[in-house]
Formats: sequence, C-alpha cells, structure tokens
Amino acid sequence: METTSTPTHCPYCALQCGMNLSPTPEGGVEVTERVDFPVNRGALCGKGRTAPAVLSSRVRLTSPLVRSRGTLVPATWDEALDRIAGELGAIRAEHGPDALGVFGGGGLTNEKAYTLGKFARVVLGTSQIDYNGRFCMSSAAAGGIKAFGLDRGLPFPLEDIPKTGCVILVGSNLAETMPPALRFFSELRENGGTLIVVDPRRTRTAEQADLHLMPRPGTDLALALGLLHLVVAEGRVDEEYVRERTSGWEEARAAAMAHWPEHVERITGVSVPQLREAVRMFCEPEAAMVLTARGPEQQSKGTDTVGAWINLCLATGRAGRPLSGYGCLTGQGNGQGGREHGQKADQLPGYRKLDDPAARRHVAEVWGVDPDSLPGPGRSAYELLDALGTDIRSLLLMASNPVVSAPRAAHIEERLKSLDFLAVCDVVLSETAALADVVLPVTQWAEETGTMTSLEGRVLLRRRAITPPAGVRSDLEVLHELAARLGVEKGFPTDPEEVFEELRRASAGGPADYSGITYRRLVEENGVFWPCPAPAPEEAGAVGGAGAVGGAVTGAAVDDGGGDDGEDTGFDVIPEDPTRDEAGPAQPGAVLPANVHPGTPRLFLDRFATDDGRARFAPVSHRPAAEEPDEEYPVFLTTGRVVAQYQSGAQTRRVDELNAAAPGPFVELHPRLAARLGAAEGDPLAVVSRRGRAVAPARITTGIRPDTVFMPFHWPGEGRANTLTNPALDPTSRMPEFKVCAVRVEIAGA
Ligand SMILES: Nc1nc2c(c(=O)[nH]1)N[C@H]1C(S)=C(S)[C@@H](COP(=O)(O)OP(=O)(O)OC[C@H]3O[C@@H](n4cnc5c(=O)[nH]c(N)nc54)[C@H](O)[C@@H]3O)O[C@H]1N2
Ligand SMILES: Nc1nc2c(c(=O)[nH]1)N[C@H]1C(S)=C(S)[C@@H](COP(=O)(O)OP(=O)(O)OC[C@H]3O[C@@H](n4cnc5c(=O)[nH]c(N)nc54)[C@H](O)[C@@H]3O)O[C@H]1N2
Ligand code: SF4
Ligand SMILES: [Mo]
Repeated sequence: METTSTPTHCPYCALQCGMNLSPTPEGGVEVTERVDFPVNRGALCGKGRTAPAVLSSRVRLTSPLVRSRGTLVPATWDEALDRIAGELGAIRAEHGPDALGVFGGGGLTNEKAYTLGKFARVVLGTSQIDYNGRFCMSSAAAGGIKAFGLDRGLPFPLEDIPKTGCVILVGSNLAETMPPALRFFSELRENGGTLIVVDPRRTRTAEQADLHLMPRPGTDLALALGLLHLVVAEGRVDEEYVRERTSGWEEARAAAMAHWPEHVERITGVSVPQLREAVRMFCEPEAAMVLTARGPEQQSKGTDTVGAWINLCLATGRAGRPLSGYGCLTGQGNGQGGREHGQKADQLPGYRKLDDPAARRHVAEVWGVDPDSLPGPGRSAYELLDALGTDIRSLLLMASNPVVSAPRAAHIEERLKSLDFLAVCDVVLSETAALADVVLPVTQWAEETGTMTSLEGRVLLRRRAITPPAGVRSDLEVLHELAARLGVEKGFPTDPEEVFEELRRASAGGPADYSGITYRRLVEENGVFWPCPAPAPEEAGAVGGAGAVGGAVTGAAVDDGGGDDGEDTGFDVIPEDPTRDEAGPAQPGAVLPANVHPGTPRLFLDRFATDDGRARFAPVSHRPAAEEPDEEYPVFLTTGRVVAQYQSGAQTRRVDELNAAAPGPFVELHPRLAARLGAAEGDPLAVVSRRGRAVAPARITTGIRPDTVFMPFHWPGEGRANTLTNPALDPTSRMPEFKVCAVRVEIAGA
C-alpha cells in the first residue's frame, strides 16, 4: 500500500479526467482533487468520484472460476489457465485457427489492446478478432479516414473550443456523458460564440444550446445535406479554400443541390427557417467546428452521415485551420488508443492496415515472425458475435459485456451459449462472464499502470496507486501465461512499460506513431498528443528545434530536427520505475530537448494526411434507416445513456450511490404519445420490435419528439434496450444501427 497520493486518471470515459488517489486509513483509496490536468481541472462526474467502490472485494471477482457440472466454481489460476489453453489448443487442432474468436474492448490500455491483437495473430493464428469499439466510433473513424486520410477523434485539443465562433454538436449528450467537458461549451458562449445541438431529445446538453434542432432519428444525413445546399444557395462557399485544399467538390455539391430545404424539412422535421438560422450561425464567425458523437454515427449510414457533416466543414473552409474543424467525441476510456494498435479486425499497430504488405513486414519484424504467418483481416464485431457457435467455436473475451451491449442481444446471448468454449477476463461477474466456461479475475485501473489515449488524441499514463488483492492477475499476465501454455514463451511481457516500448517500435512510421513517447514524458508533460515520432537514428546529431509544446504543428510533417542524446535508437532513457516518479507533471509549455518531437495537438493545419494533402469531399445522398416506422411498428426507438451509469453497467451497477441516482431502465416518451396509449408516469410499458420485447416504466417528458421513444441501454433483463435494437450494419464501418429502429409501444400486461 502506497502512502502518498498518486496522480492518475478515471477508469471510465474518453475524457480521462485527472484525479488523485489518496490512501484512506482503512487501507483503501479515495479520489481527491487533481487540478493540474487541464482537461477537467479537478472536476469529476459522479462515476469518476465513486470509482474506488468497484475496487472493493465485495463486488469484484478475486478467484478464477471454472464451470463444473453446469456451475461456475472457484479454481486455482493454474487450473483455469490450463483449461483455457487446453480447450483452445484442441479446438484449433480440430477446426483450424479461425475457429478461435477473440473480442476486446476500448477500455483496455494501449498495452493490453496491443498485446491482445498480437496474441490473436501470433499465438492463436486467428483472423477472428474484433472489439466493442466497432459499436462506438467506427463510423466517425471511417468517415475521417475517407476525408482526411487519418482518424484521430479530435484534431485539436478541447481548449480550442471556447475560442471558436460556433460549434454544431450532433447527437452528443455530453452534459451527461462527459460532464466536465460542458465547461468548454459554457466558455464558448461566454466568449460570444454560439452552440447548436442536433438531437431528437431536449437533453441537458440541448438545454445549453442557442439553437436546438430536433430531427427524426436517422435523418442527420439529410440534415447536413440540407445545410450544405443552403451554404451553396446563399453564396457562402469558401471557393479559394475548396480549390486549394480539397478534392471532389463538384460531385458533393451536385448531391447536396438535390436536397432542397423543403425536402429536407419533410425528411427531418426541422423547419426551413431553423435550417437557415443554423447556416447563418455556423458561417458568420471566422472559425467554427462540427463535433459528432453516437447520435449520427450509430446508424446503418453513419459513415456517409459523418461524410456529410465533414462536407459542410470543407465547403465553408472549416477544417485544417486554427480553431476550426470536424471532430468526433470518442467514448470509451481508451476508445482512441484501443482503435490504433491492433485489436481491430483489419488492423496492425500504429493504425496500420493488415492487408498492407509493407505494414505486415514492419510489424512482423518487430514481432520476430514471418510476415506470411500473419492472418488476414477478420470479421467485424457484430458479424463475429453472430458467427459464434457456427464456424467460430470458442471465444476469448476481454473488457466487454455484449449480453447487455450488443444489438439484438437475445440472439447474441444464444450465440454465446452455443459456443464450445467461452473464456472471459473481467473484474466483475458481468452478465457475459456468467455464461463463460472459465472466468479470470483481473486487476483494474488503480491497481496497474498503463497508457490511455483520450478523445483529444492525448496519450496519458494511468498509474498504479494500490496493490491489487490476492487472487487477481493483470490481463497482460493472463496473455503471457496463455501464450506460454500454447508454446510461445517469448514476446508477451507482463510489465506494461516493456510492452509500451515494443508498441513504440511497432507503431513507428505508422499513422498513429507513438515512437517518440515514453512513460517519463507522459508524466512530465501531462500527456503527449500523437503522432509523436522518435527522431530517426540517422538524424541523431543533427541540430534542430522541436517547437513549443501545445504549439500548432501538422500531422504530416515529421521534421523534429535532432540532437544527440547518445543513444542510437533515438529513444529516451527510461527511469527504473517511472510509476514511482515523485516529480509531478510539468506545467504545459515545458521546454523539451531539441531532438524530441513535441507531439501534435493540432492536425492538418498545413496539409491533410491524404496522398495529395487535400481533404476529400464525400459524394453522399440521403437514404432512410434500415427500418422505418410502419403500421405495425409505428414509433422510432432510439437508445443512449444516463449520467450515473456506464455502458453495460457492469461496473457502475455495483456502486450504491450511482444505483440510487439511476436505479433502472425506463422508456422516455412524449405526453401526446402517452395520452394515446393511456399511459401515466411510471406505468410499465412494453416496447416491441421485430427482435423482441422489453418492459420498463414510462417516463413522460415534453423533451422528446412525439414520434420517438428513448431507452438507456445500461441494464440486463426485462428492460434491456438491446433486446429491441436492429443489427443492420453500415456498409463501410460495420456499425450497427443502435440509434434507430421501429417499435410498437403498449401498456405491459394490458
Ligand atoms: N454517463 C455515461 N457517460 C458515458 C458513457 C456511458 O455509458 N455513461 N459511455 C461513454 C461512451 S463509450 C460513449 S460512446 C459516449 C457516448 O456519448 P453520447 O454520444 O453523448 O451518448 P448517447 O447517449 O449514446 O447519444 C447521444 C445523443 O444522441 C441522441 N440521438 C439519438 N438518435 C439520434 C439521431 O438519430 N440523430 C442525432 N443527431 N442524435 C440522436 C440521443 O438522444 C442522445 O442524447 O459516452 C461516454 N460517456
Ligand atoms: N442500444 C445501445 N447499445 C449500445 C450503445 C448505444 O448507444 N445503444 N453504445 C455502444 C457503445 S458506444 C459501446 S462503447 C458499447 C460498450 O459496451 P460494452 O462493450 O459492454 O462495455 P462495458 O460495459 O464498458 O464493458 C466492459 C467490461 O469490461 C470490464 N473491464 C473493465 N476494465 C477492464 C480491464 O482492464 N480488463 C478486463 N478484462 N475487463 C475490464 C468491465 O467490468 C465490463 O464488464 O456499447 C454499445 N451498445
Ligand atoms: S467525465 Fe468521464 S473521465 Fe471524467 S470523471 Fe466522469 S466518467 Fe470519469
Ligand atoms: Mo462507446
């Protein structure tokens, strides 16, 4: 047990708020204020503040569990690990490596996500790996790569938001999903800027807006096209910018011109005067931003929708310029880093592509394997889960709870049950872990060190603050032990910093280049924004300047100069144990040695990361949701979050204070719809879709469209929202349509 307080970061969302963990007299830890981290300056939401409750042995797993005669019973680590390795080996021998599925999570540290991807490809030899981030920001990632050649959630730090002129926040309820970030938007308005919120519900976030557009679910694509139509019609296109910094305008323009404002009003339900007002607010100031979150992204056309919002930025010259740009508000703690280092079906570390021969060669060399031995791309998350029990016979699952969080969850639950073998690593007995043949209890955030990459693209060090209870091991130890049992003795270290050193080399030269980042720098500089290349060995000894930390440098230029630190690797010297480094983080603006790349807080200012340096317009047109309301299912269902619960609730449903604030599921509906049903506040409502039926009490509010009901997805059982959701996939990102499906609502039991 450490005796001093440790500066670290929250276990939950992508904001990665800074906090101190201080020892309590009882031998535990409590969260205390940490003001030096600029993103939250000490502010935390209730989830962050109460996070130590999940460290308690009262709610967590402290012994491996192995299924014996139908029930999970405590076992030793050796028994549990032997069982997993034995089953995986046997299934592979009988059905081949692609019968072994692996599923990861965006909450895993970079070190774990990297190791899990390597484990799947090198130890198991399977192509069948994907992760829950596919359900999260994959449409924004696909849209960003198409347009800019690179996907980093925000291309600028949050601190730029108060200084811009207007922000359109599309389908983000950040007042509930990232409460401390609301400050940046309040400051924007205090500075005279404006906020537009696009959401079918009048959320706590929408209440802050100068203009709230309330479209039908699933119509953001038409909305963005309608706004672009007006930009053209009103002569607001930045012709010079379009000429010099973009390509594909004519096609995108033609597509937008087919979306007349009156037509868009009919599709979206947003009136033409409101559309005009939004265009005026967005175009008049010198700089403006569009930020999307899950609302427009979790649709079967999410990638095109993101493309349409980016088009709006490009046509008006609002990308790759100071205080302007398109960004996606990534969701999970390591939603950003988790999508960069190889747990994704088509990916190798450093955001490299698995089907790129040069990438395969580079990574295979770091891993010490033959490039030809690396499997090709596998299936996306939903497709992988849907194939369980067919050609995929076993699943190793780490950091996700799909029984609650996957679309068409009853079906996925059946698929999980139909497996020959399921192994789950978790900190608690989640609904998915409860189905497993073996459950391994793992260490969590405060008990282990690792790096996280926040929604800003800022790589952070989350530090170990307490000793884990006896009986648990880290995910890295699990992968090390399984690799050894499956015949791979080397290459799976258990020390996170050792893994990070390898990740640096594997990512070097890739789009998400971490090679210039060290644990020491992360502590001293309060995080480092990627890309951050290490100086090339041949540059060592050259003279050059790195520029100021936090300064505007481009993503593409990697001119970090050089200096002589006496190391031919160009890497920094790593202190023995930086997690014990007493020195607090340096102030922003710390002076760096000349040969050190400062990191890249702001991307694209000189050029985009495409081959020709130009941003690409997307030639997109509106199309309806995969399932639209009809006579049988006349109401839209949309889903999302409440402030006091996190995701599948596996962690937060174990915290008393959070359960008191958000005890269970509900169906939010408009008084007019309630009147039609004859429903009063609190009445049990049955919500029925083509996938199934869920029951939860009515919560009546005028803050939602009368044609739409909303359910949060944090609970299992009768009120599980995902019993209803439609797994229609976006053709590019393979994102399921969590945000739109058609339902019938009735009073339960009536
Ligand atoms: N409290 C809490 N915070 C969280 C999380 C959590 O579970 N709980 N999870 C984290 C994660 S992983 C993520 S991804 C983020 C998600 O953060 P957000 O994207 O802010 O969260 P959601 O509630 O899923 O969706 C946001 C809004 O989209 C709206 N919406 C629904 N359908 C549509 C539509 O068709 N168009 C538009 N424009 N809007 C629509 C919903 O009404 C909702 O208010 O939150 C992170 N933070
Ligand atoms: N209807 C509907 N469904 C949705 C969404 C929606 O908006 N609507 N949103 C989607 C989105 S954006 C997301 S991100 C997903 C998230 O949904 P899930 O993937 O289910 O995410 P979590 O509930 O965070 O599950 C993480 C699990 O990992 C465990 N865990 C935490 N840390 C660690 C660790 O370090 N190692 C290991 N091994 N385990 C750990 C936790 O205890 C928990 O059981 O849900 C998706 N599902
Ligand atoms: S906003 Fe996110 S990172 Fe910050 S305290 Fe809440 S859950 Fe943690
Ligand atoms: Mo997410």
